[in-house]
Amino acid sequence: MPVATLLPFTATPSRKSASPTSFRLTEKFILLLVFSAFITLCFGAIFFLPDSSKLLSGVFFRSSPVETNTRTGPESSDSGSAANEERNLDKIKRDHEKALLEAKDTLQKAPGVIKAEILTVKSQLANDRLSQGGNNLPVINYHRPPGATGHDPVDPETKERRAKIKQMMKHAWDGYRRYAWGSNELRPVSKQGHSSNLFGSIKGATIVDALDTLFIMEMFDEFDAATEWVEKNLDFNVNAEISVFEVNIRFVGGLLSAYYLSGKEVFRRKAVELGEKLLPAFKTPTGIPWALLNLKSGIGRNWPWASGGSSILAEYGTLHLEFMHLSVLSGKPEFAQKVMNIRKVLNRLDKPQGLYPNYLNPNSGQWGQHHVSVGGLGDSFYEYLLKAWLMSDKTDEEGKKLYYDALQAIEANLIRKSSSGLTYIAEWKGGLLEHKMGHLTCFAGGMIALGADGAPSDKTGHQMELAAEIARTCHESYARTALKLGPEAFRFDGGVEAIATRQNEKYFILRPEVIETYMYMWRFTHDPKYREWGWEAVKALEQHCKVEGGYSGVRDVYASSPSHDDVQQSFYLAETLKYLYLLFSDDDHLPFEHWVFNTEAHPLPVIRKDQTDRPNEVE
Ligand code: DMJ
Repeated sequence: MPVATLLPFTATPSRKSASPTSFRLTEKFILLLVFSAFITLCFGAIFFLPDSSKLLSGVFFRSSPVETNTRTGPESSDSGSAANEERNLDKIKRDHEKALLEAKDTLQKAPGVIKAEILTVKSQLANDRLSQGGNNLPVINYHRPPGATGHDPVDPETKERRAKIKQMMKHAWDGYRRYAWGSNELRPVSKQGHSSNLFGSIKGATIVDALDTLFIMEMFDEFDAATEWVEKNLDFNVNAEISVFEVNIRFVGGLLSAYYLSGKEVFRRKAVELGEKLLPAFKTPTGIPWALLNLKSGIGRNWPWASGGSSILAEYGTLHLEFMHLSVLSGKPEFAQKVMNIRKVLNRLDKPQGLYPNYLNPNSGQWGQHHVSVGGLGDSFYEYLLKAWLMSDKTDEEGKKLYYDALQAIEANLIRKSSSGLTYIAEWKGGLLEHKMGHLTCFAGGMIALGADGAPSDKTGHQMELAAEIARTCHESYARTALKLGPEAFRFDGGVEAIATRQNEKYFILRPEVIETYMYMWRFTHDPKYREWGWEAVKALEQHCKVEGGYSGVRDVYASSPSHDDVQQSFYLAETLKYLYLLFSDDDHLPFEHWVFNTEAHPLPVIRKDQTDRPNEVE
């Protein structure tokens, strides 16, 4: 329809003389005038005509709370309802005027100012949300499980040794604080920060890994400084690829322990936030997670070197403890479901000789190369089967069965004795044994000791003996070196026993596994030799790894003097020093009935079937 027919009052300009442009502008102006008049009329009708109130209350606001109140109250009457409606109208009018003023005000501001204001409001909202628990977390009635801190041992020598280990922690921490604060790790020789690509651009691995050690050693000033750093700086909103396993065991595990020890909400919030960021790793056809994940895009992939694009047993199999706790603390079953699904996939597969190959393709759900190891690539998968059962207050019967069945297969196929009688755990490559044992594999002594008690009664004694033999072999791997520190891997072939023969296996990077086994063996046997062996390691660490800036790994444990690798690994503070401290502590410090250590030595409480000993959601 032509505009002219709609606008009866349009002046009739000389169409011939006026240009088409000026004519359209005039028309637009008139259209605007008429439209404004129409709007004014409408507002007038709504706010000022007496009958319009019926329209408002009866149609537009039928479901408003105001109207509901006026209609349902037992005392409502016609006159009361009229007065209420009057009040409602006043309020609407005031709100309307306020909104107009605010809009006018906003339009006068520069776009930059408006943007800044929006950002401020947004971040205020985010902060409010976080201070109310964040991530919509349930309110939890926190109470600390027993044994979070210990006490001085009665025996003076043990007391002194324990105090010495605390000093070592102080030296490692102070160096990090002074030279590498906020970086992932410290380079103690060159006195600067160090970052490994395992954490992408997430920062502060040492801080998060060390939190619980600081707490259990009662280094509360340091703990507070670390907490403040976490509050202000720990940021998972990074566009970077991380190792799901490493971030889980060190960051999620570290945050969970810090929460359970201290009760500080910030740790729960951060742990759940990070856990949620890891969930996209499970988006594979089988639900077996990727090894690597970009935290921003949520895109995952596997290590390029892993057999046929496979995920790694020790990586996807070492999420269980942390994810079960994430479900407890967040009230979200999703975390637990993800890790229980991993079990389901594994249960469907045939196991060669009852063994679990290190490689599994997340797309096809089929094994990759048939390589089996209780060291690198396999280790903590077995540990988490046992600990899943223990952490569930021994209700996870499936975890228990899987662990003891796996151990039986390991014993039958991988465990051997050297000609001089040293028991070792070899590696299995498609049925052929490689007679090599990794430093990593030495954790198995502690694991087997921890599980011995739950084994069928006729096997308990045997398993304790096996654990003791592994501890002895691992001690030998230290004792047979010049520096009295253990090599990365040692062999039982070519005429050697418990000695590294390849140059690239002679390094020591402050790993904890041998000391971890001493700690478990001490707790279960109280045989003083385990404390002595631990003390030997302390002396070697002090002599060869301690430098002015902290502690460093060494390149060759057989060399007469150390060549430092200039890295203080975060697990040195999380695990090595913690296990040493516990080795010289009484058994009621982090007692095993109440706590289970994740594979990075972060203590997690047993989830009680009767709900005691765990934070309860407030009804
Ligand atoms: C730690 O990060 C964990 O113990 C992991 O399970 C294996 N390797 C290191 C320490 O050696």
